[in-house]
Amino acid sequence: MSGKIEPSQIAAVAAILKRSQRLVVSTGAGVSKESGIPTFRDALEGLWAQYDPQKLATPRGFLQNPKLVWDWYAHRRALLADAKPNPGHYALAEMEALVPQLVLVTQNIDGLHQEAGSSDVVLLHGDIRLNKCHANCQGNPTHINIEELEWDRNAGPPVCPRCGAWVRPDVVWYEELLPPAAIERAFNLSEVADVMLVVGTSGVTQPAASLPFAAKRAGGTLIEVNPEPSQITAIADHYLPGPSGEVLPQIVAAMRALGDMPGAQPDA
Ligand code: BV8
Repeated sequence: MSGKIEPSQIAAVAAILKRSQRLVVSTGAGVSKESGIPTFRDALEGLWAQYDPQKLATPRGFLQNPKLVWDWYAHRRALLADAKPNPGHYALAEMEALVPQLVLVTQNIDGLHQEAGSSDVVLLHGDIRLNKCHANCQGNPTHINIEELEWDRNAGPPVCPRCGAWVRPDVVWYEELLPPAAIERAFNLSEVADVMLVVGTSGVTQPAASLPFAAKRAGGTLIEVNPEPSQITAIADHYLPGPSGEVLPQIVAAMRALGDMPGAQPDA
């Protein structure tokens, strides 16, 4: 369900973003939906439908059945192989040049923000394109290039050549701590942000879901783009009910129309 968005809403939001001095953009799986990447909850379509992602994406789930979890990530990586950034990703990359400071904090692991050209991306939940030793035997993370390994690819994950532990995707699973540097920077930035733009997240998964609340508590203005209301919508100062691939390019166009005049209204 996407609601009707008035041009005046786009103009109002563009003016707020254009005036921002310390902008944080916080994204979730919805921003990659128009790139054909299923959101986390629909990542289990077809043969995976009978599994609970919150059981597969956990250390316990992996150790109980390394092949099942490894194959699920292989399936998601295959979906990603043909995926390209969509106009929403590109709009966020272009927005960087229109404001003095923009840091993009994402829950996504697909690498599409980086591919679209966003230059300062905080990865809260890792990167599905990378692999690491499950024991982090050489430090956290102990990255491993599986292209250099020989193993039976039908038998599940390879093992770490140094310690023999399973190799796994370099992503943060449920009940795993987020990378300390990433989550600390995300909260520090949110607590001094004058504006936070929240795009494509249901606002359920913690601690990422607390970032908009931290920004709001510290006096930041909250703008949300999501076709459906989320756990964040109630505290948003502006809620634009639409798909990010359509809404974000409109916002960036309106920001461009404001030119460099501080506080200017968009061209009529
Ligand atoms: C932690 C990587 C401390 C892996 C992910 C009880 C026991 C144990 C833990 C907990 C507990 N209760 C709470 C917790 C904490 C738990 C948690 O939050 N659970 C929730 C679900 C209740 N969090 C953790 O465990 C975190 N670690 O807390 O450590 C700790 C340690 C030990 C014990 C306890 C605590 C780790 C969380 C990280 C999990 N890893 N991903 C992988 O992907 O395989 S989470 C994964 O799901 C994503 O990264 C993302 O974070 C989340 C999905 O959320 P969204 O991105 O918001 O996506 P979603 O599908 O939900 O929504 C999509 C949205 O897009 C919708 O709103 C939709 O309307 C919108 N949309 C659709 N189309 C569009 C669109 N928007 C814009 N445009 C469109 N076109």
